[in-house]
Amino acid sequence: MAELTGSEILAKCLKKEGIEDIFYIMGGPMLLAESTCITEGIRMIDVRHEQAAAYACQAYSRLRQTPSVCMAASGPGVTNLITGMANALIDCCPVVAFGGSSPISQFGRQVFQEIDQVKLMEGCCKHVDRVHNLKRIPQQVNFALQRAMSGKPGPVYVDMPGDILYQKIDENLVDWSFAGRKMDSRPLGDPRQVGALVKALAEAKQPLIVSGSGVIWSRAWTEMQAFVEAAGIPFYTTPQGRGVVPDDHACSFLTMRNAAFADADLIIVLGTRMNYIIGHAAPPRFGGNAKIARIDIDPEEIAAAARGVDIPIVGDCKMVLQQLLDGIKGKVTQDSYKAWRQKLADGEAQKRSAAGANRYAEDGDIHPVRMLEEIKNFAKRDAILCVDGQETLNFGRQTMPTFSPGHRLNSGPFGTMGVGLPFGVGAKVACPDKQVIVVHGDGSMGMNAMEMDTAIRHKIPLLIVISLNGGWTGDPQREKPGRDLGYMRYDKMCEAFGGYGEYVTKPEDIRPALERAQAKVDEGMVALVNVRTDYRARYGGVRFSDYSTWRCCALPPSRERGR
Ligand SMILES: Cc1ncc(C[n+]2csc(CCOP(=O)(O)OP(=O)(O)O)c2C)c(N)n1
Ligand SMILES: [Mg+2]
Repeated sequence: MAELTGSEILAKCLKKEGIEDIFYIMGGPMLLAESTCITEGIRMIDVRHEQAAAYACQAYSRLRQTPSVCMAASGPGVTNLITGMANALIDCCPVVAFGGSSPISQFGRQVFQEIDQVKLMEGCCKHVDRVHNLKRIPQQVNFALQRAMSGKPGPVYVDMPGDILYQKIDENLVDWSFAGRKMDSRPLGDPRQVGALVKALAEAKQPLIVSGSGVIWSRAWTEMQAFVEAAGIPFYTTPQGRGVVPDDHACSFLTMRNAAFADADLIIVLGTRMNYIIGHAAPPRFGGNAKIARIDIDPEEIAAAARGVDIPIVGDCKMVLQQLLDGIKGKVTQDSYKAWRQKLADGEAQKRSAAGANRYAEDGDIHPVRMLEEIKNFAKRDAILCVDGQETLNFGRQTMPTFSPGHRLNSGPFGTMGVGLPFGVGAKVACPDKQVIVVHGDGSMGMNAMEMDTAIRHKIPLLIVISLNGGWTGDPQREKPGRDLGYMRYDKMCEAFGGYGEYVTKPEDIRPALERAQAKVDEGMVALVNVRTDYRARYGGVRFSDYSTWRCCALPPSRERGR
């Protein structure tokens, strides 16, 4: 009978679970597990910081709607994962990390790299586990992947003590029955509450949907678009939930977000948390008298909502949207909210024609909005955009649309700087045929800039565009402590790693630089366009409408707004 080590069992389990790619940094006691993953045919992408491994996983999961796997060596390797796991927790992302740890038989003896990794991970994971028994490794690996993805997704950490990894067992004694087990079951909404929402929709004059990543995890975008179109109901998404229905859809009135939130009489919170990102769905951003309906897979989210929920529906977005599509037949039509859509369309038209619309300063370095507009016009319709940095993110939210589900990634609800480049790496590995554009602030770029090396070594072709405003955030008064970084030549850094670099100081040079860079990306290279931008440009000092560029996103005639 063949004997297997714990390391080999782990690698074989990951293969049986269908894991195709793993992000990691080598190190004891994980070496044998990692080399066995390679012999099992898993693509092993060694990154330059464990934090980046967890971030790359997040992007990978978002694009594929599956759990993703990263690995780290014991001690500092695992502690380096922590911000990544915390970000995945706050972002509800199914990242599964396997961390080596010092031998369990030696715990408490101050052995090499000994620290309580389980305790450290507990606060920033959905679930934490430790392997004790070789026989049960397949079960624990399966549980980790299932738990990460089931219900409200979230990160799972599994601690792998060195002595367990290197112990041997007869392979027939291992319980393989759980390996690769998939749980495919989706909860329907309570018909009474679905009925209540149909009734509320029939009575509403100005309803809207606020959707989030739950629609992505549930792969419910087709149902959402069908529902939006059947009811003619305006929708808004969270920044990372964008693209489930294209941003230029006839029921999308992006520049009227604030007014629509305030005026809506029925708010359907669909697959998103009622957190600060959507103003807790409460006043002052939303009307105090509006009815709140909520569709969420996690009953605790509804139970502990920051604002009372009138119509709670615990269920999977895909299933509940199907129920709603059936339920509204004959009760809600495309004409039901015609006047509401017209009101929003008129508001948009007014904003677009208002004096100063689309203006930005032109007396200094390139305004970030100009740079972002060039990217918007250059990007393919189904491009994956990974955006990071404060001004870059804020201006980017208003300037660059997204048309495909899961194709917009950013610093997320945890507001984490440094995710952009590793997200780009993970996104391109998940979707090798897609154009991936990373749009980075210069400060946040520095946090994981070494991932350019990962992308170049592993032939992960990315287009990176930097808003080089000389430091952290805009600083018109030159008053922020520790803000200035100088105008770093990230383009030269990229060249030094073996990539292609462009440095741009004039607005008219942005587009040709993007084209030359993308040509290199198409040849398989990593290319970086470093655009010197105005340090004074500060989001918030200027009204939203002044930076709105939606007029450039003309709708096809058949999809005219306010039909
Ligand atoms: C990991 C982390 N460290 C620090 C911060 C605090 N912070 C928020 S925005 C920001 C500046 C981002 O600057 P940059 O990436 O250059 O983008 P810009 O705003 O200049 O476009 C910082 C440091 C954070 N959110 N996350
Ligand atoms: Mg900056």
